[in-house]
Amino acid sequence: MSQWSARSWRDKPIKQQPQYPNKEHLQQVESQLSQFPPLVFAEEIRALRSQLTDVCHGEGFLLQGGDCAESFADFNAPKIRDTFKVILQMAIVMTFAGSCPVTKVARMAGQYAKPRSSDLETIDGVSLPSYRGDIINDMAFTEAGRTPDPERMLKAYHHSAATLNLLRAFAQGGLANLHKVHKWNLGFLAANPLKERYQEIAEQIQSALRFMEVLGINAENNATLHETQLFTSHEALLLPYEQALTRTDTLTGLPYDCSAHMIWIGERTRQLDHAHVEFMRGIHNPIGVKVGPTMDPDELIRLIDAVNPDNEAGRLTLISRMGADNLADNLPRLVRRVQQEGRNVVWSSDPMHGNTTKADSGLKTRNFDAIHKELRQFFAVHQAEGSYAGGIHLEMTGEDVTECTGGAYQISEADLSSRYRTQCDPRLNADQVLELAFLVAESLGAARN
Ligand code: TYR
Repeated sequence: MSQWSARSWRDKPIKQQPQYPNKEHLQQVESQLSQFPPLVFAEEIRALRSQLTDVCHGEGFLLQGGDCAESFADFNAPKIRDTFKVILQMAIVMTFAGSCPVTKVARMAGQYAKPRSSDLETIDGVSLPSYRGDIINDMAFTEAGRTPDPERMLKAYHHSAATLNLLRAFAQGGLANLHKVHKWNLGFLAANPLKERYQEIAEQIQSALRFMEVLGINAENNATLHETQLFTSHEALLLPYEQALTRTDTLTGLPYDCSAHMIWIGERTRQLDHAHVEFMRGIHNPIGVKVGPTMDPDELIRLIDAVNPDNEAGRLTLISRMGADNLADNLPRLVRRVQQEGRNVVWSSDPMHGNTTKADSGLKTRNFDAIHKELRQFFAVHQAEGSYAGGIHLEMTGEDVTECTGGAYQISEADLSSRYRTQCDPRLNADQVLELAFLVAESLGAARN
């Protein structure tokens, strides 16, 4: 294989990139970004890798979640806090029920670029470049809005820095205190038909905390009860940005993409001989690859070998996104093959992307039951194949939106329009996420016993 450098992807074909009209301006921004401090440190990235190594060996679980896409307009502390809360609350339920550590990775502080099915969008006979996320252009359907602007990369960097700053403060500064986390958002229980089962787990957690308190283990004298680590991640789609934030770590001499702890390649940019795979193979972050129903087992092995040639545990997470109705037909052969070939990967399930439908009103939605079905099947396939179901990847928000149907509050298609706020794909709201946490915790508990 040819020599890797942070810019060697430039010699390969590339998909899903904006066409910047002013190349000089682009270069200026890239060189500015490459002088900026890294957003995350290599040592933190290694900490995540080590946690994922445990997950790979069946000794942990990966919880990855957050907004479909972040936006500049929606950039405020309550929003960051609410997503933080819901991730942590979900993590605690799963840690307890699965009796295993949960690695928490937010889709935040950099999730600004979106792949699109077409380069152009046409409205009333007018064609303009598609909206590709706030790091590239504006949602507003005007010539100026849709023209890719490199300055947006600088803005995305600064927004990510401020987001990370708050996440770090929350994780270490009291908001993560287990006693508090446990009491948030239990409102969803009231209307829930499975109320008693949920309450049982909730009470068990409470009494475990009380027991420790009696023994003298409390948040004041034991950091593990009031602190946690929340890592960041995003789809590494816009390669000029990712390259500009790639740094050689002074301790190890290895290159890391310091835009986030973990980054992933989407379904549309995972071609073996293309730019995204080339970029990913050389950086030392943990990486994810989305795996959809069209993936063929041979291709999957080639892809695994391209990005993880030394078969290192913790380096690669395969994020399957099959759709509830397709999973049983497509996932088993992939899992079997990976098992047969002895490749070390973390298998994670994205139950969102394969289950998007259009409501009669035209709004994109996802149904809670389909999401839950895909997750149940994911656990069942791994159980049957003697493999380990190691994680989930969700699009969710701490806000009270109505974007996915179903769940305890039985959101109907007619309810969707009341609080439909997503920039692109429908997200689970806080109640739905928590409900799912309890359901997944049951599968996780069963898989680990
Ligand atoms: N410190 C442990 C962890 O990070 C337990 C913990 C989890 C503590 C979540 C607080 C918290 O909010 O997993």
